[in-house]
Amino acid sequence: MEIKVLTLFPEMFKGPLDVSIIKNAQEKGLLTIEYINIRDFSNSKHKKVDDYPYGGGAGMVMTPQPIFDCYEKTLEKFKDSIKPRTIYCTPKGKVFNQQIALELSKEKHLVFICGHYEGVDQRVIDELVTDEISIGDYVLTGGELPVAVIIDAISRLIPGVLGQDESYQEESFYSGLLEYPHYTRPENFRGLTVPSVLLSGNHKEIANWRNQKAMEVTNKRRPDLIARMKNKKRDENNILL
Ligand code: 6GU
Repeated sequence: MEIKVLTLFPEMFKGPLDVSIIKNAQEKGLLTIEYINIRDFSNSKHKKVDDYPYGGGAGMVMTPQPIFDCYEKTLEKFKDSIKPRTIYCTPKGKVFNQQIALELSKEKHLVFICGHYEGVDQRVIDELVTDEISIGDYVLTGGELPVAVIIDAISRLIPGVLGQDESYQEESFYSGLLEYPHYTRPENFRGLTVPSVLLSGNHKEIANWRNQKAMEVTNKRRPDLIARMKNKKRDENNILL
């Protein structure tokens, strides 16, 4: 997958996506992420990228010219001449979840436009953006952190990114339940022991115990997920729709 991130703050991405699994995915060539600084495309003398909102009000709005020019340059970088899914992160967007992550992980190209301050001029959204996405009901200072979150969630679903041992098919939200607890060595740590069923070698009993624990934690913390699981259909990947 080829990802382009249009942002005023490329330095915000240095780090989080350059370690561990997502770093390996980039090194294996399964994923490329390029950060493009919107400010470089400003036609104004002082590389201005924002202005006061028409109609008044607090904060600044990102002007359309640098974003449109940056976007058009970005499209030229893709080898295939397609109109890529173009995502704008905003608290007004559709709330991100595992289903959306799986859908986006199947795209060959993605563009993310990061807003900052009060956001971008509406004409950017109307003309360039295909998907507006929020990562939850709270407000952040800009779209950069949400974009990093979304890229992480998508990247690990690209075939080959997770090893066999890290399969996502057993974890929280895949089945519609929260995940069961995990234990590793030692068997006794400061008098705290591992549930004996996990040492039994009885795969059926272990699976039953894990199912039961998953139901317990989901019932307790996210009863909404249980209700959803009962009412809804699943897609071909067993993900709840
Ligand atoms: Cl996607 N952007 C901003 N600025 N704040 C958010 C968000 C996105 N999702 C939740 N809060």
